[in-house]
Amino acid sequence: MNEWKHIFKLDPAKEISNEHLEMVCESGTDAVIVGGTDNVTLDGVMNLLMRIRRYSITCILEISTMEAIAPGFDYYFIPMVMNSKAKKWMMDMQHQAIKQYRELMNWNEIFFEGYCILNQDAKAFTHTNSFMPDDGDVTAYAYMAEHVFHLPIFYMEYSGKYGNPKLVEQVKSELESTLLFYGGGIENVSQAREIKEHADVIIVGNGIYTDIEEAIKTVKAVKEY
Ligand code: 1GP
Repeated sequence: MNEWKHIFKLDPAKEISNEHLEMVCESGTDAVIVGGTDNVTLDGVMNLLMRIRRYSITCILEISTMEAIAPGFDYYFIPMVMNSKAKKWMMDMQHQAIKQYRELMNWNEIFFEGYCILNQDAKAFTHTNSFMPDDGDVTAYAYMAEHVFHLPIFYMEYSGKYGNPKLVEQVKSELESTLLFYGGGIENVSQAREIKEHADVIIVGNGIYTDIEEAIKTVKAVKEY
């Protein structure tokens, strides 16, 4: 994972044709995350996993609900929403998941992510009862992710909106061992490169559904960087 630069995120609640799925899986990206906020069902997750498994790509489930945890993924990412006002999204959901599944958990496959949701209009922002942190809050969360919680990943989540590259740069300067993931509004090569200058890994989601050709180009853009 330390070598990764680019990930595509597929939403199990959205339709994708076989042709476009093949483009994603054969794009040269480092991995595919299955994850979303609304209407994530076990059927939807299993179905997408089955389709992705036709290819040799590394496949990750980002868990957003206990009802849609499927076996068979290479890795499981579990978000902890650091800027949520509700303890539920930072502690209680994870606690419940561990209480229920810890006998089955293989720690080589599981990675907790320190999530910071930075787009007030994103569904995930409202869903997790998050507040809008200022830049100082965000860098302090990144610092906490690494030094307090020892999380492998800090994820700046702008979902649906292109973020602030300057803030990405500031956050990166707080981190040494924790990887910086960035997701949100990356639709083209120049945005991909601008963010990749500071983030360890960029995640492209919505672009897959709006302009697949441009989305595919973001892979090479950051791989050659
Ligand atoms: C969403 O961070 C990802 O969880 C990617 O965001 O859909 O805006 O590309 P976009």
